[in-house]
Amino acid sequence: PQPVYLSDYQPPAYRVTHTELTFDLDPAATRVKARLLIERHAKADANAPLVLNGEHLKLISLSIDATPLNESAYQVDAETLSIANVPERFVLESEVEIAPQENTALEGLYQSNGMYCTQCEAEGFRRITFYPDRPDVMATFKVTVIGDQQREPVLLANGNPLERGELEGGRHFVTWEDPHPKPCYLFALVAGNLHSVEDHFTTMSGREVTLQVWVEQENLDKTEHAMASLKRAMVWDEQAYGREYDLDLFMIVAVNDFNMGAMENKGLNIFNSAAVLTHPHTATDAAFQNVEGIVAHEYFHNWSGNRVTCRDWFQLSLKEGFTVFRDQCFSADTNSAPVKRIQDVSFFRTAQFAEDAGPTAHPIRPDHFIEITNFYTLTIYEKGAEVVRMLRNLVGEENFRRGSDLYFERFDGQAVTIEDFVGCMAETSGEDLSQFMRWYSQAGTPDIDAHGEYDYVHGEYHLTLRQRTPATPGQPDKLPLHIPVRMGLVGTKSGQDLTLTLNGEKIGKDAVIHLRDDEQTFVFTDVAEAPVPSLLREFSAPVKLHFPYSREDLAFLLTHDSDGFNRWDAGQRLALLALDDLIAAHRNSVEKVMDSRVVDAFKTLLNGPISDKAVLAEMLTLPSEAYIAEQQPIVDVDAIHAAREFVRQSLALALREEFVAIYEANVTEEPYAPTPEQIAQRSLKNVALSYLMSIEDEQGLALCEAQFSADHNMTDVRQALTLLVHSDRDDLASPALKSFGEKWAHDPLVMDQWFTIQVSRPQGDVLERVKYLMQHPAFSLKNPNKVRALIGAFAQNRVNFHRLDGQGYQLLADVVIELNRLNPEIAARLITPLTRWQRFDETRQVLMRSQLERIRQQPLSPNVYEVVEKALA
Ligand code: HT7
Ligand code: ZN
Repeated sequence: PQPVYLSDYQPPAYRVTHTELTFDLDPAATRVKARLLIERHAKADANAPLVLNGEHLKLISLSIDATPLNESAYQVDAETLSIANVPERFVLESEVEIAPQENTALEGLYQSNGMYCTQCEAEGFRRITFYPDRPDVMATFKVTVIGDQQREPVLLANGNPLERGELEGGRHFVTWEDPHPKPCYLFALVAGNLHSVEDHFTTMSGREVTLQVWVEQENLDKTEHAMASLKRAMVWDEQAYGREYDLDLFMIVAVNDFNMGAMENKGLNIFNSAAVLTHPHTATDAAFQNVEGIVAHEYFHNWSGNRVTCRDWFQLSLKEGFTVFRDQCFSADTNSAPVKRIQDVSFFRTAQFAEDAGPTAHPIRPDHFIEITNFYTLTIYEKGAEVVRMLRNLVGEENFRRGSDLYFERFDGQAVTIEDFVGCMAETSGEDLSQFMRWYSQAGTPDIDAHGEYDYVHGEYHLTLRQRTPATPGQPDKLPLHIPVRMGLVGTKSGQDLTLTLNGEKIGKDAVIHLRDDEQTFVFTDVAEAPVPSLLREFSAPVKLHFPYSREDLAFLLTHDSDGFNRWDAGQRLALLALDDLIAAHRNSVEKVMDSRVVDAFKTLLNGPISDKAVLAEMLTLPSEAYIAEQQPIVDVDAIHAAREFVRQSLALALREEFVAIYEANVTEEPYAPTPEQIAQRSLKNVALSYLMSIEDEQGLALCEAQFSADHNMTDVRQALTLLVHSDRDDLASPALKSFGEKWAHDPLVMDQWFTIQVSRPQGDVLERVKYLMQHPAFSLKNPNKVRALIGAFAQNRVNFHRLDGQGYQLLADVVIELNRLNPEIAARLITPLTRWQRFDETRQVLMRSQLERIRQQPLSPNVYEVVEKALA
């Protein structure tokens, strides 16, 4: 497979102004008729052939302006249909046949649980009909769907319904019209035996919109939260961005087989059922929050993505980075803002930093790709969002809003670039953002080495920041970035933020300094007392900050920093220092000794006034094994696990009474609600329970069993079951697992949780369990959720996946090889843990590489080929 390069971009020679489609649905032989109004671009060569994309299509007929084309008039290969000598303006009609029931890749038109649905982003539309499948071709669409009245009573497509009627042979049709020109990746069709809940929304200008959530009948009781989230998102987008919905109808559909979380098709969002269905008894708090975030994300795309779309797929972060930023702000405003930031950053620093440091590292705007679906990554989404956040902080909130208003107004109905977006921000703020643009083209996470000195004599604090971005594949040399560092100086005597004076100017107690050079020293004057610097507040830039904090400094910041995020981060850094010592002790077989400063810090937290339970729960949570591994030059999975367990147990032993008290104070009989208050209470209670269960004493076990049996809500039940299964008390775990599995055998989303809990267990022979569960009737390799819940979760199991006989790696490679045939997109994503082989010891490196080599020997899809080649380069 050949890569596509950003530098080769050419505008399309032909555009489609209007598209009419008719689908006659059949599992094995769906007929798709297309009628396209096509115009040659004014600047295009008059002799330019018309080249349409098309894959896995059986061509039945083709005509131009109602004249059938004979076979010599066009050429078809596996990927394109080319027609030479076409007029300047014409109507192209085609008919093709496709087989949705054989489509296991879940791109294009496919069947899920007997219902038809589509996934066209990024390049799935070419599996439906011959078309210029690129986002800069935007057309209005009129779509007729014909189906069986019994099997497919509901026939949906984008826009508003125009007409419906009955046909011969028990068939019926519905015609839909979408007046907004759109690229074909936003096309959608759904047909099946679905049921809906309906609600209404009045937009800020007084327009009435009907809202529908379509699901299978048994899931009707799981739609309330998605609908409420949608309405909150609609209000928020009006208030925060002045964006109003623009059709009479907005539909959400839940499907079981879906490669990602959801898809923002115009007016007809299609969701992975895991990203929409919730019920207190089946979904955890995290799932409720996830649904709220994804519903909002897809809704926000209506403007950031649909009304204003991407010129080409290299600009993917234009819509995804901006929309993730928008959904993060929405969730922060709707729930606990500090906790949202802590959770986002903690995930980001674990997973995106690892991506940036590995062989698949790429810039937010890549300059080439083989398979675009491999680029729906944490870098494009999450780092893209961090860059938008930095932009907002650089230009200020007001200019940012004026910039986004300008962007939506100026580019409405167009397909544009990242320069167009940043250009609006530069225009409304007057800022020079040219150096900032490097964030989009340079891969890798910048390291910032910081050090500070207090000059007692002159009352000055000298802060030196040095930036360096490591080489990444294809980018050996990096230029300095424009990095906003939000900071304060916390006086060690007063415990207060000191006023910052820089270059003779008072800049406040909390300010942003701009690092632009490789190295810069900032001299703060009038510093009356020795400070501890609080740097990168709220994670103001996606960088790795290294400052030689002593443990005393960290304990001080943990209690005195005015920035909640940095208070949390100080706790994490303090724990990491202790963990470093314990990892070394484990490796050297030296007796482990717990750092009393960590115990004291936790004691202070547990005994102090509790202003925010959700934040406290985060502060009491140790860095994950994956994050600890990120800090190590070579990952020692066993030492990391042993060290972290030791810290957990030491804290539990030292602070047992406090944890019991916290637990008891936060048990409630109130009916479940996913409110910030209740969620905070449950997380704090469940963190306490996990400490108590780390020592498995009678009281902890009794509380855990009681929580499981009380069966109050899925958050509590899942936590209790996880703690039991991950304990050494098989006598308690087995019956609990069994009863849970039997009770929820009918519910695929709960069974996914059941799989994940079992294969994330750190002890025991989990590999055997994975093999056994792969034969379970509830498992299927064809369902991406099952693959993620069982195989994906096992590959995150640090101890068991990385077992020294290499069998964990072998199992993953076996699954990748099989999935490569069935669903290349999911296969390519699943390889990720193997691509990180450089991070492990020599023995594991050899084992991981040998599995990658084995995959490489197979006939591979472009998706898997691209990832494996990079991993072995
Ligand atoms: N924009 C959507 C992307 C998406 C996708 C991409 C490739 C293959 C399958 C897919 N399903 C959805 C999702 C989003 O970011 O909102
Ligand atoms: Zn998105």
